[in-house]
Amino acid sequence: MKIAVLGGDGFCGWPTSLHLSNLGHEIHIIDNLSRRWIDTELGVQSLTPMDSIQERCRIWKETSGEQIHFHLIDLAKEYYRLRDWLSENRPDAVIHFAEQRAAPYSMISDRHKIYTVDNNINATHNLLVAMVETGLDAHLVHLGTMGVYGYSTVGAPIPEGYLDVSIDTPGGSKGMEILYPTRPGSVYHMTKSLDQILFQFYAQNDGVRVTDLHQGIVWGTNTDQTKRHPQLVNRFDYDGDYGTVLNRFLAQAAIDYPLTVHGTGGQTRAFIHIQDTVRCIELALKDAPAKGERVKIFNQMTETHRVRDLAELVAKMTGARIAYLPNPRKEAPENELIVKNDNFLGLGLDPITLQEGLLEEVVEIAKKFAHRVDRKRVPCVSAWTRDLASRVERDPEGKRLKSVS
Ligand code: NAD
Ligand code: USQ
Repeated sequence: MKIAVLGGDGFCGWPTSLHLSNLGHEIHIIDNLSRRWIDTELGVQSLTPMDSIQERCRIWKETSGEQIHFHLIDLAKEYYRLRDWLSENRPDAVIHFAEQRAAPYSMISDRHKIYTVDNNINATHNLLVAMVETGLDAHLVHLGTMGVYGYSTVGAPIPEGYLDVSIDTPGGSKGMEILYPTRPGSVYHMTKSLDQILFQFYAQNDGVRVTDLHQGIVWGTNTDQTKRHPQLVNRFDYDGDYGTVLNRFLAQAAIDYPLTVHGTGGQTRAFIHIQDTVRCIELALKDAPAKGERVKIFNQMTETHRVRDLAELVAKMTGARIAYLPNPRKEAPENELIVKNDNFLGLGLDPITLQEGLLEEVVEIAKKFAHRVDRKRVPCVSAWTRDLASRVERDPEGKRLKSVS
């Protein structure tokens, strides 16, 4: 297949591009490299030394013999270039990773809120309009988030996207299927909730074939392909805005920094290893919806864990100390989470779960590149409200905190 990977320079997009190229697909990465600019804005860099995207593609060609093409296009701002590219290249599938994906970054200031909404909603909407305008019947696979469901304890498993409800009408009770009600916990998660409505509309109005993958928190860094050459290494975010919780704990343990648990660490979240992310996308591509079918929604996660349990696991494994910190986020202090993921299991996913070996592999990588860590960039500084900001004053090592943006 000819596949466009939008956001293919990112943490999930790069290993997905390699995985699909390795399977013999023709891969075209489209990216505006905004994530690299955000690193510059925040004064931080990936823990692992990433080469330019052109250099990464050159090394992949040398290592595998396969070509990955790169196109510098901003989905949100360059509608006509995107439309013309799709019209000329007519990919069979489009994988859409290209959004601002950090909840803390989306909450730093009014500017960051506005940027996140402008970027994410315009990127998704421009793509849908361009597909309709060019008559492109490609399978659109979008990376959504488990966070659209929210994290209040419901006491029942979260279904895959849709909920059967009954509505009282004068003629009696009527059954109906609706999108599971969204309850986003940040401006970033809100954009993913809005994306769902865009997909629903264009599937119903124009027959666009969409699969929306509600992904949990991705952990790990290596995949079978990124391991093949040091310069194919994946991005690794450890900082307070982009680093996600488990990878942060593993990196913190590696540099002898206290594990930064928010509040009591009672938040339960869904997780998936990066190797399973790339495998799930391969599986989703093989299971495209038919024209006119409703949007397919899969929960892309393999297990759930409570944040403090993860901290205790990493502390036991590495001897790290745990710091319980004021939570900068507005979120339930404790929640239960049960999630259905029957779709991917049915398609043959054999989940990778938290194994000591894989956790240790991440710690080893973090130790190898520990000299690249700026300790000042480790704490989470972005607070959801002014009240919460007033409580987030000092980092776990006792130093005063300040935002860089
Ligand atoms: P990332 O920030 O590493 O990668 C996103 C890529 O998209 C970057 O290379 C960036 O430059 C590009 N991009 C952003 N806006 C763009 C635009 N307007 N035009 C062109 N390119 C643009 O993020 P990631 O961790 O790889 O996440 C990829 C997707 O998966 C995101 O949509 C995210 O919401 C979703 N997701 C990620 C996780 C996770 O834990 N990393 C979990 C669930 C869902
Ligand atoms: N947390 C800590 N300490 C930290 C960092 C985080 O206790 O140092 C807590 C947070 O308060 C939160 C939980 O860990 O309760 C998860 O935070 P996170 O930053 O790992 O994940 P999140 O903000 O939800 O976002 C990440 C990705 C996002 C994706 C989402 C999937 O950045 O792109 O959509 O995971 S999900 O969480 O399932 O919605």
